[in-house]
This record gives sequence, C-alpha cells and structure tokens, in this order.
Amino acid sequence: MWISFAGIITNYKDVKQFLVQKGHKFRSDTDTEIIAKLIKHIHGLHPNYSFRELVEQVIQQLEGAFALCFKSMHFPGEVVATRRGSPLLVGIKTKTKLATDHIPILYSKEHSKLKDHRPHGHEIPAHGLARSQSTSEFLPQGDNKEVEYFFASDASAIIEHTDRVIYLLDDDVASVEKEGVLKIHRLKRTLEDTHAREITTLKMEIQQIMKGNFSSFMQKEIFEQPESVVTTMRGRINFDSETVVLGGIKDYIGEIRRCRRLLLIACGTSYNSAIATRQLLEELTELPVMVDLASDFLDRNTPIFRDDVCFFISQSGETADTLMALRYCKQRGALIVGITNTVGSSICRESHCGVHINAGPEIGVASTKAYTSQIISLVMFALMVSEDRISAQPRRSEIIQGLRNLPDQIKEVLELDSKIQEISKKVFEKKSLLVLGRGYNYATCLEGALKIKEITYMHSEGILAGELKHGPLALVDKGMPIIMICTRDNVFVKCMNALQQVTAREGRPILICHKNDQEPQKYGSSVLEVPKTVDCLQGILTVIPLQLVSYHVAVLKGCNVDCPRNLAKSVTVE
Ligand code: UD2
Ligand code: MG
Repeated sequence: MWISFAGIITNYKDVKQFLVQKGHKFRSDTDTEIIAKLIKHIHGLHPNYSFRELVEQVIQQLEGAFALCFKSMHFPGEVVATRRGSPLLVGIKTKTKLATDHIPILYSKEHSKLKDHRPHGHEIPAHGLARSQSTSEFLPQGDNKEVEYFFASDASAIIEHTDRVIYLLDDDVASVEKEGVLKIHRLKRTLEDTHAREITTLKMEIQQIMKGNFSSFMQKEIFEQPESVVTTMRGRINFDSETVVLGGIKDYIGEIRRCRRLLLIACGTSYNSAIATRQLLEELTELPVMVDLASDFLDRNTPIFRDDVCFFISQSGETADTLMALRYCKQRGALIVGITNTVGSSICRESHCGVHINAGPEIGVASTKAYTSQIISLVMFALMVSEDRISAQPRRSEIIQGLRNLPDQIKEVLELDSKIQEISKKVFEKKSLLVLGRGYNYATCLEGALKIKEITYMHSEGILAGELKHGPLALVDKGMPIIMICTRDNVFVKCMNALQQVTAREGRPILICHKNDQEPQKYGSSVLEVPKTVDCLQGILTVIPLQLVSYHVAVLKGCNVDCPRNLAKSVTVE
C-alpha cells in the first residue's frame, strides 16, 4: 500500500486502538499508518470490494482534515484519491482535446458503514446518463487515448505538466481505474451537489499561480507565517493538555536527556535560529549548548564525543557545509538530529532522527517562514525534553500558551506593513543600517541584518547591544541609520541603557518595542509596536518587521527580491 497523506486525523488514537484490538501491529506512530492498516482491515472483511469502495469505507471512519491518495499492489494500475478539509485537485494531461469540460459525478448506492452484503458495482449516474456513456465521454478525442493524471494539493505542483484541473470537493472520491478512465464518486447525493465537476483551464502563468496576489515569493512567504507556524505545530502540540510530541524524536528522548552536550550546527539563517533558541535550550534541558557555523566548525576539527547530540539545521536539507559537518560528527559516533524543511533531503536521510519543520515549500532565496518555523521546532524540542521536570512546568505552560497565541500576534505584526514601507523610504538610499539588541532579540538583529544584506545589497550589521561600548559605538552619529529592538524582558534595562548611549551621540533609532510601551518610544525617530509574548518567542514577532524592511528596501532599490545576485537557494557547492 502506498499512501500520500496531507493533514491530520483527529480520531487517530481511537482508530488505532480499534485496529490493535483486531490484532493489527503498528510499526510507527504516524496517522498515515493507521490509514494503511484500516484499509487492509476492511479489505480483509470485504475481499470483493473495489479499491474505490475500500477507500470510501475508510474515509467514513476518519475524522479530521485530510487529502489522501492511495495505490496498492492488490489493484495494480489504479489510483484512488479523496479529500476532506484539505485541498486536492486532479490535473489531466492528454495529447488531444478532451471531449468534455466536465466530469459527471457517480453516486454509490447508499450503504451503511462496513455493511456486509451490498450489491456490487451499482452506481447511479447523475442526469440519468448510462454509466458507460458518462465515463466514455471523458476520454480524449482521436486515436491517441493516452491520459496522465496528477494529484496535488496545489496547482503550482502540476502546472508544469498540464493546465487542466478538476478541483475536488470534500468527500469526493476520484478513482483512476485500469482502463485509465477517471471517475468521481460520492457516497450520497445531497441537495447542494452540482452533479458534475468542471475541468478548469488554468490561465495564469506558473509564477503567478504560485505567487497569488503577491509581487514576489519572499513577500508571499512573509505573509504566510500566520499559517506556516500553525503547520509546524500541527499534530505536535496539544494546547489543552500542554503536551508536546515530536514524532521523529520521541524514541531518542532518553538518549538525548543523558547526553553530554547539545551542539547546534548550521549556516546563515538556520544558524540564526540556533542563536534564537540557545538560551531556552540551556534553560529547559539544563545541558551545555554549543552553537556553531558549519564552515567554522569544520575548520576547527572540533572534538566530538559519542555522547554528544548534534543538531543540523537546514531549510533545504542539502546545505553542503552543514552536511559535511553532519558526516564528521556521525563518524565520531554522536547522535545526529536533523531539522529540515525538505522530506527526503540528504540531511534528513543521513540523520538518525529529526524534525520536519513543515513550513511548506520556500521558494524565495531569502529565508523567512523557514526561520520562524525552525525556531518553533527547536522550542518544541526544548518543551519535549523538559516534560518530566516538575519545576519547569509553569515555564513550559507559559510557552505553550504563548505558542497558541502566536498566529494571531503574527497577523497583528503584519498589519505594520504600510508603516514599514514608509520607514523604508527613509532608509533605502543610505549606505548602511545597524540593527541593535540583546538577549532573545540578538538573533533577530543578526537575521534582520542578514536579510537586508542579502536582498538589498546594503551594508547591515546585527550588533549585540552589550558590545556597543567595545567598538561599534564609534559608528554612531546622527547620520547613521539604526534599528533598535527593546522589548520588556530581563535585559530591558540594559537595552534602555544602550539606547541612551546611542541617543547621547545624536543617533535617532527606529525602535521595535512592545505595544503602548511609552518609555523606550520617546527615544525613537519612529516606532514599530509589536504585541508582547513570552520572552523566548518574542524574536519571532520582532524579526517579521525586519523581514518587511528588507523586502521594501529591496523593492525601492529595484532589486530582484526572489533571486538576489550571487546567491542560490540551496548552497550545495563547496
Ligand atoms: C509524521 C509524518 C506526517 C504525519 C505524522 C503523524 C512524514 C515525513 N511525516 O510526522 O506526515 O503522518 O507523522 O503523526 O511522513 N527525520 C530525520 N531527519 C530529519 C527530519 C526528520 O531523520 O531531518 C525523521 C524523523 O526522525 C522521523 C521521520 O523523519 O522518523 C519523519 O519526521 P517528521 O518530523 O515528519 O515526523 P512526524 O512524526 O512529525
Ligand atoms: Mg533520518
């Protein structure tokens, strides 16, 4: 059985328990496996059911939101796909024109759940068409009857193959049977049914479909963050019981708790996500945490031990330096944990275990939503490791509730967009831009400055506010553009101190601070107010304004936002 699954099965535990009682054995904790075992179970009860009928039975037992695609060695050459709550479409590619632009829906005769005897193969076609008629209509005209079908969640995945698609509705069951004919079935006829699914011709360009209403992928991805952070957490955090389970790590948690130290190794933005979470990892795991740039780590021939746990963070899972550092640590017997966005990537394959950040494909070269999802993945890891520490419970609870509110707060930050565009107009012609902060916001400074360098080609530097008096203060005068992050956390007083040093030298920083916090605001030339969250999550809300600053400055300077010069999405060359 081959199943492609997107979404979540909410009654997964009940179904699993039922199947275990029936004697089925499970190899994983994935909801994909319960679907496979369920269809196997029903097939055992009803060996005469067609593939499509089996799938119809399966989805009646499932609750949740899903898009599913099935193949089986018992039904060679057949595919069945269905959806509920998650998008699914069928792309159709033929050599010649199709005879029709709609496909009628076939209604299976009413049958109750798992009923034993039911008439086989009785379908009531819509509009009283004879069954053969309704399906043969769908074949391509002419001699070449070759048809290819593509099943995908999004048109962008198939547009390079065909521009003709059928968008399936909830509980539609689409099947391609042996003769290559596509049929769409529904179990029951309901009043609002349209009796046919239209074949839509996608008129937009590939890029446009994928970008939607945004001018670039980067902008789209920035604005996707209220949703991408949710998909990162989906199925992993239970906000009511305040439990966190990372399916890919849980079998290794004992070994991780007993380790000597944690090493986080990465490049660029992924490295910044390690900086962003280091403090929380130290706090919740009570382990020493080392953070390294992969290239520097390799240059140093760093000592690595069998009881080290090494994390390798990479959006693409192919970053060459990170991968080489992984192999170096693996050879020395350390436990290798991947944090990747790409299923099946090299880092994912070569790691012992890991977390898929599930941020969705990231196409813009400058990473945005992957960064926030990397942070959340590492935070979830810290929460999971500390689950058994009683003294950590109030802190864990505060963070989990913080994560729950994060999507709405990100939306609020995104509403600053037009204000940020105005601010960008004031700085885009400048030579340089300093980003100052400390504590949990230090990573935001590094990441903000990296975004600005990367896509606007302007010099920018993230500076730890604690280092100001050891050199960087010399840069400050009234002409130097500065962004400063100053939120109410345990380093707020120190930040205010740095802010005053800057203003004493006639610096007029753009401030990122908490909503309605008057104290820092009086020192700013302009202010970007963000909602307050738990200190260790604040960096997610403070980095978004900087992602937007870099985006708007790049647009104002006429730079290619998605493909900055000299840079590639996945850095696989040495
Ligand atoms: C899995 C399924 C998900 C859903 C869920 C239900 C996959 C890819 N994910 O998600 O679709 O069914 O279960 O509970 O099928 N891994 C590495 N290195 C990495 C990243 C991951 O080895 O860099 C491993 C990881 O240890 C695990 C597997 O890949 O064995 C899947 O990781 P995941 O994070 O997608 O796992 P999970 O349980 O959230
Ligand atoms: Mg692996």
